[in-house]
Amino acid sequence: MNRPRTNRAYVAALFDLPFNDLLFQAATVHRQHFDPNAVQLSQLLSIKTGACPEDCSYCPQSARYKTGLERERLMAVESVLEKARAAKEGGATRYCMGAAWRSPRDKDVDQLVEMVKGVRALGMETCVTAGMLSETQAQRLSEAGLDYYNHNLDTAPEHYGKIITTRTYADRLDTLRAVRQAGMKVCCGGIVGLGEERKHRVGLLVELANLPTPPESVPINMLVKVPGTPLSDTPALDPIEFVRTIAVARILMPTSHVRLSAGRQQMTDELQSLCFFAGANSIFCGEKLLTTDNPGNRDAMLFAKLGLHAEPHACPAKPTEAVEAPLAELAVDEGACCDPSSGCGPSPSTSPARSAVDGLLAETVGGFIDIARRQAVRRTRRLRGAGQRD
Ligand code: SAM
Ligand code: DTB
Ligand code: SF4
Repeated sequence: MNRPRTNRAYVAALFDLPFNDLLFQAATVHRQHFDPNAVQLSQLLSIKTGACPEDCSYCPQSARYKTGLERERLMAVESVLEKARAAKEGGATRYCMGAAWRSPRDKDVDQLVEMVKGVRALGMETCVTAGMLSETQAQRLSEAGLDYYNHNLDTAPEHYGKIITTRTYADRLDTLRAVRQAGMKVCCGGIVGLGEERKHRVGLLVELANLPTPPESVPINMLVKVPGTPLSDTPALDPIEFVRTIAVARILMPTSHVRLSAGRQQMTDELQSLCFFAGANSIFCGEKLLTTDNPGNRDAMLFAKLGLHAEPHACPAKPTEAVEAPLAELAVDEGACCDPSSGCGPSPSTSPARSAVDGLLAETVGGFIDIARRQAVRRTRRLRGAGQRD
């Protein structure tokens, strides 16, 4: 049995902090472990769509709900690789292949293995989300080179049965165990705005932080209300409460990438900006998530406005011991970026102005490059102007 790293009373107290104190604490933790202006870019592809036997009440892909979604069979390996190449061109460093299955058959795993090998050969990180896995299936995917397996806990254990009845929390934990045992990294998060109470968001984050090893990647999804699903009329979650959820996730899992996941298409720039300040440092890029819309080109404009850049490759966080560090003990480390041995170099926000311009150009890739170039030129002009006046 692992010693719990945190507990509900502590996490509820974090949620209760005055908003500014919570954000300051989260942003401080973020800066200690990551370049605060770098955002990891993953891109999703639905490789098998719809007709899922599960009854997840948020999901447009369940066969039980009339959402108008057209079912599609498992894609051919070459078609997946074609889309992955385009995603790489667009700046994504990780390719996430999602299949609407309760669990894959062994012959499906044969296909997944080929997809993983192909995407890896393109020089991208790989992620698969395909439902429950047996130990043998996890082992096969790991041997194929799969970097991450995504399998969400979604909500607090006591709320789970209100959202999904066709599998249990224990089933989810079993698959996560198999994924870890096989040596893969874990992408595991949840979904908020399901009509849950704050205590359930607390419960979800406690479960995630107390996993035997915290997930390297933590997607926080805001419910996308798809007509035809049982949750389509759920009242919206207060955006400030959403930012609090991101901030608490950052504090509890300081070295994980916290991904601002589904629901960004419905979010304002201001809400997303607060989430990035609160410690979100990963997004899904591109025009589509699995079946619903994603901001696409709007992201490049937002990144330019905020001075964010795409994380050039998977940057591991600096390791930490303390999870429950009280606010007063958190020192701001301005120079903190990822591990220097990973080759990331200093944070552009703390580099000299000239290298900030170079950095912006070098590190911003694909669809982000035009905006970055214009921004860099404007910044260079401003710097030159300032230099001449001095
Ligand atoms: N079938 C696999 C499974 O359930 O693990 C993988 C795909 S499933 C779509 C992955 C995650 O997407 C879910 O766990 C949930 O958190 C999220 N998701 C699904 N539908 C969503 C929606 N309408 N809004 C927000 N997130 C959603
Ligand atoms: C995750 O946590 N969110 C992504 C990914 N993992 C697979 C999926 C979001 C799906 C949103 C609804 C849709 O597009 O179908
Ligand atoms: Fe199926 Fe996954 Fe959707 Fe649940 S969330 S219905 S398991 S695709």
